[in-house]
Amino acid sequence: MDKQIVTIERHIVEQERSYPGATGVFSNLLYDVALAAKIIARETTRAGLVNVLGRAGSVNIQGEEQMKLDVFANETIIRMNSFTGRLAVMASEENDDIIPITDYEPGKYVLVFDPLDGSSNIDVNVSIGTIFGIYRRLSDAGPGTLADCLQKGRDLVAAGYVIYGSSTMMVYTTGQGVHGFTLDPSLGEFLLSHPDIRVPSKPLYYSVNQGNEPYWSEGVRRFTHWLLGPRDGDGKPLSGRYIGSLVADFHRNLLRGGIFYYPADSKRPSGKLRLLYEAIPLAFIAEQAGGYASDGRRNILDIQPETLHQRTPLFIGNRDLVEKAEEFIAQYDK
Ligand code: P6P
Repeated sequence: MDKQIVTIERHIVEQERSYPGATGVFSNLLYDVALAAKIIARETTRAGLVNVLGRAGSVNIQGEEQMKLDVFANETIIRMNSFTGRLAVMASEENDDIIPITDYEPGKYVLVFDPLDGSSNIDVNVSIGTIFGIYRRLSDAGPGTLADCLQKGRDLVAAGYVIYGSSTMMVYTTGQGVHGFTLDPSLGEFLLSHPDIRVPSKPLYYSVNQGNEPYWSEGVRRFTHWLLGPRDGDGKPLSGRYIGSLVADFHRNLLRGGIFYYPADSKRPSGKLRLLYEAIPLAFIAEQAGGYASDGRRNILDIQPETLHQRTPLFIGNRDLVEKAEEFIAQYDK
């Protein structure tokens, strides 16, 4: 495929062929997400020109003032998926409760998503992103339930993100590797640009907000000190790169190798990032690309979500670096 022009739609069909019993519903769901991403991308590139900057005058469940663009992104994804018959229920970072499909025949899939992560960066033109995960519903019929949304990452059937940066890229996995597509705005098509992404074995970067160091545990402080040293003779020192936009930091480390971590600290005992629609989908992608994601003690994909918006500490990237963080935490943070 690497010499051909492959659109994301064609790639999804190719992936579907690996599932003999596939009915096309799952593929169409992925198309819908890609289309929503194109619509959001168009607004993000116009953000400076159209009145989508600034405050929407509302506050989400996180207590964060909603930027107009994240309200737009949220509504775009919800409208795109509410009348297709593919979903039973959705859960969004921007909505307090689940969004069950009630005005249309409910389908067999579940979509959890953060419509626009890092939206506080919109007004300073820093890359932002959409993160999503797709599950099969657990309930038998009718509108989906909270339990349909609260599933372990091990049970994901797909996960992906869109990064709205110098170019717009969509990266997704259905459990058959990780594949990246770059949007050609002149065509309105996501074209395969990064087939079979694998985390490079030699990491280049570490990404953490060191402004929080006074609040870190002993284990996290010692891990960071180790990270900035010779690392058991593993190679040259890592460079610090921290954008403050999860998707952007994750994407760079996925392509170049490295670790991103937002640990628990004395201010945030459960960490800052969200388990269901941030950590879990990215953990699935990281593992599919040969990496690993942990909350500092266990695999993110093995954590049973208890509530929609629960937070988790997150260490994600090269497996050896994440496992070293777990070792320091196990040794020093009883
Ligand atoms: P801090 C953005 O607000 C976000 O949710 C993630 O995208 C990002 O990784 C993190 O918070 C940055 O948090 O505390 O370092 O500004």
